[in-house]
Amino acid sequence: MGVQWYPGHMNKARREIEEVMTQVDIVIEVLDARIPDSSQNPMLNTLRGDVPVLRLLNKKDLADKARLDLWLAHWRGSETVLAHPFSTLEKNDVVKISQWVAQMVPHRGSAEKPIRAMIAGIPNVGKSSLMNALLGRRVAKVGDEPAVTKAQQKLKVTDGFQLLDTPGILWPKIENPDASYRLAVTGAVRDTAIDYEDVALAGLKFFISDYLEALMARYKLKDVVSDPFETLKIIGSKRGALRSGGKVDMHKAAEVFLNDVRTGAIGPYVMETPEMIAHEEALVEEAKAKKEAERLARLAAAVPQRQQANNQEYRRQQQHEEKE
Ligand SMILES: Nc1nc2c(ncn2[C@@H]2O[C@H](COP(=O)(O)OP(=O)(O)OP(=O)(O)O)[C@@H](O)[C@H]2O)c(=O)[nH]1
Ligand SMILES: [Mg+2]
Repeated sequence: MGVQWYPGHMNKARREIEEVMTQVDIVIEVLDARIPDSSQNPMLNTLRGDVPVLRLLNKKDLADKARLDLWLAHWRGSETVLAHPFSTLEKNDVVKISQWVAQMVPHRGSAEKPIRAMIAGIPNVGKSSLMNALLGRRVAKVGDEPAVTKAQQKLKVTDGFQLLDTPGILWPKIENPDASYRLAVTGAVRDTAIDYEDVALAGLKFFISDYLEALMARYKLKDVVSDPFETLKIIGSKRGALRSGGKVDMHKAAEVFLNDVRTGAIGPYVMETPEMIAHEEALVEEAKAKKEAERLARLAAAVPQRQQANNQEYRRQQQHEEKE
């Protein structure tokens, strides 16, 4: 992976997206179905303006269908958003894309006026796989290093449907710490500043609270677990993640667990619900408002101080003049 997003990098990507939006009729946003919110780019909705978006909740084979339905219901009713569970591995899903884009862009779709689409998404969601599946040949390397390109060549999918030749790679929600953990747990973003064991512990905390049965079945746990650290120890000892003295190697145990979570060996799951995201966003807003209030209070307190300092300076000058 190795993608690092710096402010300069993000500004450049943002300018390029803005530019591209003037050339496309629809954005095909590839999301990771296990994290329908955190795998969105925080700015795409603003940047696309009125351009419709087809949201593909990709890797549906790894996702819990009941929770996916909550997201579909959440987005239903929005005029410029159409969302579908999806897998690049399923031919039946891939062939439906032409219909879905036609539904969103009814005024185009002929050979003279083809629908122009761009595939976009954060790293590792399956953009290259989708592109190859749509075109029926390898045009993009899967697991490729990303690069948002300027060249806007179009590739023909059908007579009435064209794709930009390179998918737009966008930055993930790196500002939200909760989202960062979920991106790290699913493996969407591997190179995070978060310690590997901490990622596994965050993942375990989630599975203990939301998918305890799947966790217990995977590791053949007889007793109900509640503590992530103790559970990781048990997993390590059961799976032979041991150091020479027989003690559990927690790093190895974390690898075992995260590998099971990322490949889906642990069973289908979805880490977020619309309700939970709304709650998190409210907390983020609250924290922001609190910070702003504190800043204003500091400013207000600083004004009289500055006034006093000015007065003192004035008095000092006057005394000085009187002496002369
Ligand atoms: N389980 C599952 N894995 C998938 C699916 N689609 C893609 N993948 C896997 O997801 C990984 C990333 O796929 P890519 O197509 O390289 O993703 P990308 O978005 O192009 O990634 P970058 O080029 O790094 O931005 C690969 O290991 C794919 O095999 C799917 O429907 N199900
Ligand atoms: Mg790619």
